[in-house]
Amino acid sequence: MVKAVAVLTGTEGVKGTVFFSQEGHGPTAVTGTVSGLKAGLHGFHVHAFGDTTNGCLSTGAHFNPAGKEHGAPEDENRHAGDLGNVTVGEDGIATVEVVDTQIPLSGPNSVIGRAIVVHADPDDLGRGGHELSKTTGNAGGRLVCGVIGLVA
Ligand SMILES: [Cu+2]
Ligand SMILES: [Zn+2]
Repeated sequence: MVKAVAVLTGTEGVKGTVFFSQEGHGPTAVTGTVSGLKAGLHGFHVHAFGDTTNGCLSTGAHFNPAGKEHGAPEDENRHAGDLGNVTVGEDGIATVEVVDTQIPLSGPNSVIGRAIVVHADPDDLGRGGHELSKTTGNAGGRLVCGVIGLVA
């Protein structure tokens, strides 16, 4: 079992902790909570770099080792980092529960040392018809992010 965690910061009043675990070559389970968000959907992605020297901006684009277009988690044509949206309730809290096969914690496409990002707006999953739909899902600003690091 490989385990990792990301502590999300970046916008005053918004914070979160996201845990990752992977057994062998199986899917990666992602759990956690993010609080201080407005109710509704917020884009949720693994971005390429674990660099927060310029806040969440320096985490780069969506993690995309296969050179594909932006999409929904269930799409064949998607970035590896495309985890869709988290859903925030009226209490401002999102409970993260994702299981995904494209974000391993070891091997050449490992997401260790990359970043998880929560956006201001919904990810349109590549279907919005906006000029950004096929690259970012038009998910708006980067509210909080955290580097994915190994846990004992
Ligand atoms: Cu993103
Ligand atoms: Zn994407």
